[in-house]
Amino acid sequence: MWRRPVLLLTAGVVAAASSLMGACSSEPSGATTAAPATAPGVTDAVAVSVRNYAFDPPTITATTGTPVTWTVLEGTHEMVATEGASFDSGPIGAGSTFTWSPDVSVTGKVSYRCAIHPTQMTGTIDVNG
Ligand SMILES: [Cu+2]
Repeated sequence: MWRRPVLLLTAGVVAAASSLMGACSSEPSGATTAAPATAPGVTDAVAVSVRNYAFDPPTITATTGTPVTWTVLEGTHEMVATEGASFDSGPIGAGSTFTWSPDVSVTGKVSYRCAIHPTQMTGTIDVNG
């Protein structure tokens, strides 16, 4: 039973510290530095060109929620995931795009290929959760 007052005292100290931190963050806005629009390390949208029977670049890195867009520059192709995720662009021709964003269920290596030219066109997406 003698432990209870100690625990209450500890909780009181934590609450007081939180109040002090809250006071510090409520300074006039002119005294603070503006936060950058994009957090460091966050990757913007990723673009892949589809031409000459290849994905350019063949290996990309994406973050959860980051859209990956394939732009077909020539021919007709179909991007289909074969490992680590599930997507299928369907056949799309020159001038068309396909966009896919990894959700929280997708982490690690995602392999994909062109369903129309499966032996020639393969790609990899490294997804950082
Ligand atoms: Cu193809």
